[in-house]
Amino acid sequence: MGMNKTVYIAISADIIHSGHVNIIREGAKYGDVIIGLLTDEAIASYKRPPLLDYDQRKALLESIRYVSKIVKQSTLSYADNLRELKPDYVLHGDDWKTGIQSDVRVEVLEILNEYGGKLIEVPYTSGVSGSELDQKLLPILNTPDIRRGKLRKLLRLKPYVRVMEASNGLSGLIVENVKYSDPKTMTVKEYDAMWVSSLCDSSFKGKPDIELVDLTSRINTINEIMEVTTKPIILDGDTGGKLEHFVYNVRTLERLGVSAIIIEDKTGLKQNSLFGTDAKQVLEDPDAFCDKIRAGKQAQVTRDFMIFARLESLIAKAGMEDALMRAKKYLEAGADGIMIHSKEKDGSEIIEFLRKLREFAPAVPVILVPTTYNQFTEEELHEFGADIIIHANHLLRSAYPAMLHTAEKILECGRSKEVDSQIMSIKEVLALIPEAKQS
Ligand code: SPV
Ligand code: MG
Repeated sequence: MGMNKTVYIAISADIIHSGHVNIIREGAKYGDVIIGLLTDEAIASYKRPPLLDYDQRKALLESIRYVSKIVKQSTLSYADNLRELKPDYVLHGDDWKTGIQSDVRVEVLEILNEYGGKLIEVPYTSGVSGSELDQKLLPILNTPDIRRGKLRKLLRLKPYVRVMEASNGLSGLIVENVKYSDPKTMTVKEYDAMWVSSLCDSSFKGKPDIELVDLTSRINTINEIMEVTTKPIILDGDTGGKLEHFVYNVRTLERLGVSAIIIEDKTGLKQNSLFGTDAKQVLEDPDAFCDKIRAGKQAQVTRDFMIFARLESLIAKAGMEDALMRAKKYLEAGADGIMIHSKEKDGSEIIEFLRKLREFAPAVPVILVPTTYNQFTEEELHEFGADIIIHANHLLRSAYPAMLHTAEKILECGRSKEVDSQIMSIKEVLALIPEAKQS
């Protein structure tokens, strides 16, 4: 008897649905089904990290009788596994001819051609794609317990975590949904998490960034974002307020499902860090700040929640040694990570800080906010030692000039016809947020 033919099917199978079963059953008609099961890292490279980890997903698939073998697929690209296993067939739903996966498909065809394998495309089972299920699962995916743990999960699974400012429901939806499919690397890029900035939250309310917008109001913003999104939230906690208040606030944020708070070591009237030298930045006593971190960590009830200590030494011109001394102390006090801030344009003090920090804290998560030194790419900042990169204010800064321009133009023209070409149509606005189909 000759060897059975083999059929390769790559899936992530986080939520197994009838579409998977159809495809696997169909594959079994052609030969022994080998599942290329995407690793947690591979899934996280193009969509939300899986709810079930690799071993749990593998166990589920093993219980399907049409499956002969399961191998790891560590990238979106099938190339390595196809070259090694040379399956007679690759099977996929026919929904990948366009969109995000079309480059992966082209590569699969090229490799199959190299050795005479065949691609079988079966009709896509409508209504059960992973992304459609995710839409239906939104009420579950955005429950506090699931959302809160996502930041730690991302830190484990991704080379670095890419974060964008979200300041209301609508900008939250942009950060949640925007994607860029990169043909060079065959990956799909998206934002991993959302930053609720004090500068932007305040500015959208027409208020200065001086801890005037209180936590109740910040929580309203967070809730508004949370209602329509699933990605993890990092809160800009300013100074964290009084220690006695901070311990309550940590629990409130945890309960809501916020993943992390960053508090900065300033005291007195907090001013935005990016002001020129005319804003006086007064640093908190490092031991008093350590007390706040320690109290926050003690108050915390879940394992997921993270407290990052934000170092303002470079902003306040207190020097590199001060920043390093504080970093060491804050980590000893229990901070889960460090954010180092700088408004120098050339980035050299950030690079030096990271190099020196990594000598005594090689693995601790470090956050950068490259607003002024934005000549560096995320990849470069990651090379310097960043684990989380926050684009902290860019949606606010793009929205305001667009709104101002429209308002001015209508004044100038006495009518709105002239701006029609620059703004969304009402039809587009209505399509932007479809009515929920309750089911
Ligand atoms: C914010 O976005 O509010 C921040 C970052 O705290 S910065 O504005 O750069 O200080
Ligand atoms: Mg701020």
